Amino acid sequence: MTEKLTQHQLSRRRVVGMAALQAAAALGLTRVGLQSAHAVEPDAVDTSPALVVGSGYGAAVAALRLGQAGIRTVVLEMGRLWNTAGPDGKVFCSTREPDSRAMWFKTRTEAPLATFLWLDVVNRDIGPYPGVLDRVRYADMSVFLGRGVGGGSLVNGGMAVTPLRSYFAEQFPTVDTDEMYGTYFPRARAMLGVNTIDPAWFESTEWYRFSRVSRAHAQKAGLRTTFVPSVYDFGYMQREAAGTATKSALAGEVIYGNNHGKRSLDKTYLAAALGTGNVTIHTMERARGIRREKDGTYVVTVDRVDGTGAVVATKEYGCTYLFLGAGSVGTSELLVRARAKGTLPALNAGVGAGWGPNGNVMLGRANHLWDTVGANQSTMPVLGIDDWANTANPVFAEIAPLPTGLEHWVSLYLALTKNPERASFTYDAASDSARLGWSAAQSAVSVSMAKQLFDRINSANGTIYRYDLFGSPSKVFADDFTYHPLGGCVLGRATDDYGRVKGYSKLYVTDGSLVPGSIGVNPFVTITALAERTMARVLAEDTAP
Ligand code: FAE
Repeated sequence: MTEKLTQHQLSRRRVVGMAALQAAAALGLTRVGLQSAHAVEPDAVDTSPALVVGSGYGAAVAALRLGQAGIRTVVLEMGRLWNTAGPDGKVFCSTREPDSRAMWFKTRTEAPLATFLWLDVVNRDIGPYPGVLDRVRYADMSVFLGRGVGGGSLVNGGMAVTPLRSYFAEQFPTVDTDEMYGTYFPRARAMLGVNTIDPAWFESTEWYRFSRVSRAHAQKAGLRTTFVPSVYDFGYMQREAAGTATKSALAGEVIYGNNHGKRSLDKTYLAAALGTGNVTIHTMERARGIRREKDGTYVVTVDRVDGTGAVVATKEYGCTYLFLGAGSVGTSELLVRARAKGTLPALNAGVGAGWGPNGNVMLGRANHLWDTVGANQSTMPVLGIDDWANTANPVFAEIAPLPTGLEHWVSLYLALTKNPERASFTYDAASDSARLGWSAAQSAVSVSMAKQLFDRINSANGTIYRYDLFGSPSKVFADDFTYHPLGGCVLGRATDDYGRVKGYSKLYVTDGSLVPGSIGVNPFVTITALAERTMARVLAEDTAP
């Protein structure tokens, strides 16, 4: 029953949706819909046929496809809408001059790279505010997350990578790979606006010298590198370099948001969803509880939060179809809480389980003085060292920028290792939140794999690691955080093969919690494509009258 849209209709809807986002921002509204400027009253409608929790990749796909199918849908997002300029005339602050917009209710920024030459020069004291980047800390692992309309798309590095088909099949043995690689991955890439860097420009521009240097070092160790596509508009980036467009990726902007150039979800899926006229986004509303009524409808309890973090109201939303797209951390927490509190008692033991950090480890290498990486570095990575086919030690390492504006001779990497370790979320009644049982010993597995690869590169180039970047005196491998939380509600275990939660009808998961802890590449294209697959099936089979 999915309405078929031509590209033209889709772009027209996206334009209309973006206008609604602008109007809502200008008026300071927390609810955005085509009627938002006039008619969406704060407490007018508590029930809708469909409710989507979150507004990241999985949620945005759900919202668009529901809206296109003519199903009235409310999207609940705990963060704010990011399109109003602050006093400096910019929506987002830069990584070099972070302010309160940087982080979700913190008094100090918590950047992944904590120090430089062991000096505490990276992080800044800030006022607490519903900022765009969150760092959720568990005992031995912390998770970076995007907060706001667009979720992780607001803060991520834009790397839009399709996983190796054989590894996807290994991780999702029940999913038809022909259908994924023939239909859903291409659909996701097209909707996300994925593009690739012009190789000739890459070879010549100062902004990617850091990548070329790392490529040469990898090649010297007999390793291959591969270009990775992106959702950052490379045409725009070239204009930045030429001085004809305002700099964003070339001005150090990324983890606290990009003011230009990036095709985040508010400019793609979510704008198109709003453009259908059937979707309304409620911001600063955090879902807390889920229960099911006797008539089969779901009720979601939501805390409305103000700019200081105070809960200013609690309200309930009813719906027939409930889509959870709060991300691996958010969705897992909602479900383990509902199971523990007995409001969704039939959830199975797979809920909360199968979590992994995609084997993430960050590290830096110290280059020789003649091997300069350049003071000017684009924040958008475009190259990876691909040693995934090495069955003895599979690693895919993204060549990451370190855009300080000064020459520093550091080659930085985010290694994605094939760490088989998994952990579970459990409910902690005292804090009314989820705990993650990931241990330092489990991270050590990722470190050992990353170390094997980079020892090889160091040995081939006569270089060493950097010891000054991650806080404690000699920490080389940052193994205590992840950008890629995956799992907690794994496809085929906590859900059926299409994201329908086992034990409940009309309850769906569409986000990164479906991915079993590892996917071997940066995950958002996979999350988007799986959500497209779920929505195609659900709209065809579950929503017929
Ligand atoms: P996600 O995008 O996290 O969206 C979840 C949304 O739900 C968020 O907006 C939350 O605020 C909201 N939410 C959570 N709990 C609630 C609640 N209870 N009530 C209401 N709203 C809620 O989920 N991936 C790549 O593929 N390429 C990259 O280059 C890349 N770089 C990254 C860099 C950084 C710094 C970070 C943090 C992540 C990066 N990622 C990258 C990961 C990627 O952004 C992530 O896998 C996806 O965003 C996950 O998508 P989901 O739909 O699962």
